[in-house]
Amino acid sequence: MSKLDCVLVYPEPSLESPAKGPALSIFYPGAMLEYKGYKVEYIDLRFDKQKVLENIISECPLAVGISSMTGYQLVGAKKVIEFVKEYDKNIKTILGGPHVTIQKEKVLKEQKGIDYYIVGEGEIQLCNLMHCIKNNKKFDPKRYENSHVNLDTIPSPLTEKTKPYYKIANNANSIRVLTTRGCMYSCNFCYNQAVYNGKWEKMGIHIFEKEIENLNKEFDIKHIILGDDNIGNNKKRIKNIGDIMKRYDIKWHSSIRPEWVKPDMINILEKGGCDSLFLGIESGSERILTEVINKRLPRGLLDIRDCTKNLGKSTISGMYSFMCAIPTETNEELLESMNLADWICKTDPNARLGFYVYAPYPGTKMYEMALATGFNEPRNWDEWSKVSLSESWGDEWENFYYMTGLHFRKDKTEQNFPGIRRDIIKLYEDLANLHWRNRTWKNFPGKNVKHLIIKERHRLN
Ligand code: B12
Ligand code: SF4
Repeated sequence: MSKLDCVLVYPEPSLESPAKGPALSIFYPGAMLEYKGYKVEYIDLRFDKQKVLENIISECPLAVGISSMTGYQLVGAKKVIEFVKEYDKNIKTILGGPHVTIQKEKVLKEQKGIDYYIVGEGEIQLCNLMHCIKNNKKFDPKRYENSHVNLDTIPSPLTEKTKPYYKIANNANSIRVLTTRGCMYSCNFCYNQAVYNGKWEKMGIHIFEKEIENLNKEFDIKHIILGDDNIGNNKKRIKNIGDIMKRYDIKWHSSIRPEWVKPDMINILEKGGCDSLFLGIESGSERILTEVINKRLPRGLLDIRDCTKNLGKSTISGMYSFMCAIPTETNEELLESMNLADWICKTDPNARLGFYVYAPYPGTKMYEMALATGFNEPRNWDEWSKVSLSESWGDEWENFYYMTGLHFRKDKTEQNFPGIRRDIIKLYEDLANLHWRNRTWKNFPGKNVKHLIIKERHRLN
């Protein structure tokens, strides 16, 4: 009889991202299992070495659950599945996360060794599955598929077992807390369309307060990321969140829609200690925003401009996120985005900007448009593992991604290249600035920059 019930593994999500936030994808379902009395271990392959995984598997758990995001995380997921099955084919493997949620039939055909899959939120379903595995019962994945959880009734992802990972996150000012799941909008590129279908689940303020109180007892927290995709427009709720954060003297960041960033909202956010906001700007083209993305900004680009002017007068730093390589986007429309980006930088002195290459994910309307405009559908697991924010559309866009990264995100440069000589980075930064000004991204040496980042991350790990 195995002493251990379930090992939950979070494979490395990306080769180049330095993100150290807690792996909520496995901590939430795991905390629910722990609460129900199961013996659970967690492995985050960003921080745990392969040896740790091997030692835990040698304890022969009943099951190993693995998280899957479309893209690089699938490389690690495949290795874990193969390792577990080679070690002992009786250990059950369970795949969860966004990739299997939107691709379940294909995934099971493409990758051998997966015994079970969980579609959508994992808390309730994993408990049911573990109950079946433990009691030798048949599990029907369709029965609870996509069952949404109530954020007020699930246990906190902070447990004795996950605490060490929270410590790592806190040291990097990256503790993440969710106060909502899903989004009431349905932008054509966003996974929310495929997974939550317009649902927006809120956590009660008293539960949020308890969560912050617990975290604060354990760690000396200076900053928290409220990892909601969209914190909403309910001023009373945001004020309550801010009051709690103020009480614990915690600064925070979250995501909000541009048209809601008005002076009265900014006032509430500033008073509550919010120091940074993520804003999905997406494009400087009215046509792209309306016809392609379905962004549903009531006044279109005017909302984005007003948001920028308002934030420019505040103490909050906006992270303005753009996309490029959008299906049907013309060169002129991309130039509109670049011009808008320059205007934002001039108007808001605290602005940070990011240009992300659109990565097509199935289950969304824009995926169909991407296929129709030349995106080659990945044919198997290995090809899906290469779908990435920077590489989906070839070298030109990879160059664009790294050029804009170096041009706009000087705040991230030190984090991305911690050990590289400043003069080498400076050379690339100067080059990126020049290419941006001349709008000549095609020849920017993006691959060299990427290799520098990856080499550096691996040297330091
Ligand atoms: C944080 C985050 C990251 C972090 C992850 C590290 C960290 N923990 O800090 C970083 C920054 C590294 C990251 C990277 C990427 N990310 Co990301 N990321 C997110 C984000 C914002 C939050 C993830 C999260 O914690 N969610 C909260 C948890 C509770 O939800 P969840 O992950 O869905 O997990 C639930 C279920 O899926 C399920 N579940 C998940 N895993 C498992 C495992 C088992 C065994 C079980 C039973 C259940 C289960 O149960 C969970 C609880 O209900 C999401 C958006 C979102 N709101 O989810 C995008 C998201 C997950 N990312 C996404 C992607 C694609 C990426 C990239 C891989 C993009 C790429 N392909 O290049 C990049 C990596 C490359 C790069 N250049 O950065 C997509 C995934 C879409 C998809 N089809 O897979 C999302 C949904 C955003 C989007 N674009 O729409 N990401
Ligand atoms: S508003 Fe943001 S989170 Fe909501 S559907 Fe659009 S992109 Fe997704």
